[in-house]
Amino acid sequence: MPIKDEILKLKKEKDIIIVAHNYQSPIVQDVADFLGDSLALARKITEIPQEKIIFAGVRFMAETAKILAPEKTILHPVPMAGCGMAWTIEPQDVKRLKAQHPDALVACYINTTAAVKAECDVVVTSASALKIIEKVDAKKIIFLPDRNLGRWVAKHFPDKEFIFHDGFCYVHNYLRPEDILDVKKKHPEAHVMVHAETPPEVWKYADVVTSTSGMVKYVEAHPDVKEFIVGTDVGMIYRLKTLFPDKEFYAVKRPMICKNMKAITAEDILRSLKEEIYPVHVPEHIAKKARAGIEKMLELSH
Ligand code: CIZ
Ligand code: SF4
Repeated sequence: MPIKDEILKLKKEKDIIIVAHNYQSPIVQDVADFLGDSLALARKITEIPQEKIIFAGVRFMAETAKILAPEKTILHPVPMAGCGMAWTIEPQDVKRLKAQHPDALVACYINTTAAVKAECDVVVTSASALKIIEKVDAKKIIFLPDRNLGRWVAKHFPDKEFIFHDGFCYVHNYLRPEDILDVKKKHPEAHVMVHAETPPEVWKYADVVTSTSGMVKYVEAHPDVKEFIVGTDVGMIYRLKTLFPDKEFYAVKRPMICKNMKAITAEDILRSLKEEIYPVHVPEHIAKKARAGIEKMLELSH
């Protein structure tokens, strides 16, 4: 039996739900019950009635799921599939920033470990950051760890003061104008969508700078546009093609591939289903503190 069918059969038999991030490989996306960005998946976790959930995404996402649903079994098929950006900051870095700026609110990107989230006041995602920062009344904000996303958020709030950490994503940070312009030359009608984790110098070549769910919304809002250049992980191109089969989506010239996301294969998902591995554990003293910031995100992003 093809592996895809074997997964579909077994997940049904065992009543295990598979949720997957937009950056997962096509075959993993095809076997998932729910696909989305980290905000949508976090929300979904709180609504799933099943006891066991396989989380196909990077480690911090599986941890976030466990923090939101501590009574459930969250299985992360490849525990070492971490996020390069989340590794750019440690809890002691947050403590140091807080000591330097005791009057600032700490907003941390969801792409952080549970231990880092435990040091923060509110968690944000690329899809929710603007809404959340608008709602908090703080004038001074420590935004971490992504320096690019942080600057993109700050651009929208000129009356607030931002303090950044020097973190970045190795997939998005190296996008250059020529990676976009080269493809644009071949497809001059295409609209350019880039992720807010890309560096500020490419933003002026984009029609929209946004999150992956923001890209879906942008395509929906432009029914007359038939072609798009996509400046984010290639998994998103597969997702967009599935959602909009009558449109064309082109990758930028420099391949954008998150190896950490692709570390989860169909074979890993099958093994995870069969052996119910690997359950995620987050120590309760950390989970409790991290949960407050994540719940605040869910509340403020509505
Ligand atoms: O928030 C997420 O899921 C990430 C990491 C990217 C995006 O914008 O969807
Ligand atoms: Fe982390 Fe970058 Fe991969 Fe997203 S694309 S999971 S930020 S390493």
